[in-house]
Amino acid sequence: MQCSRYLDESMKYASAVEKCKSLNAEVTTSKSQEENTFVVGLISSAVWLGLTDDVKEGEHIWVDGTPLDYSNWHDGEPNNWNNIQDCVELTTSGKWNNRNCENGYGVVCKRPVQDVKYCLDFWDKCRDMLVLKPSMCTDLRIRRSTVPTNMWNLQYL
Ligand SMILES: [Ca+2]
Ligand SMILES: [Ca+2]
Repeated sequence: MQCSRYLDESMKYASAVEKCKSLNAEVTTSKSQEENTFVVGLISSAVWLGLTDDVKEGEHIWVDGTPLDYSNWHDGEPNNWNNIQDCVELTTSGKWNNRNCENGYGVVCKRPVQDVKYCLDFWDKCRDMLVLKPSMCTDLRIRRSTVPTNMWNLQYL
């Protein structure tokens, strides 16, 4: 399960990577239709995906080192326009377009959930995700505390 936070600030890709690192997170991936829909639900304008082909042209690698499996490119993309497009923009329609890494977009940072209280206190949309996207939590069982307030507990299966 992951915890995600949308930063609606225009920045080049390298800055997005650094920004997420400063939050102990990574630029979001989108490895499934479900994750793509989830990330699109967080954003109000285009964001970077943690996906580049800067090592080998045309070979897109996720920021965590995994190869591209699921994708949702716009028609005609990735076109590597002018041979300078090694980064990938996720548009609000959910479609992807490769872009110059020096362009400016927002970013969604994500990280695994270690402590759900921390997540709920400091990260956007996690409560919504826990409630509305239980299938995102395949490796965790979540139960609501019977004791006070609105706290959640996580329990490893
Ligand atoms: Ca490229
Ligand atoms: Ca393109």
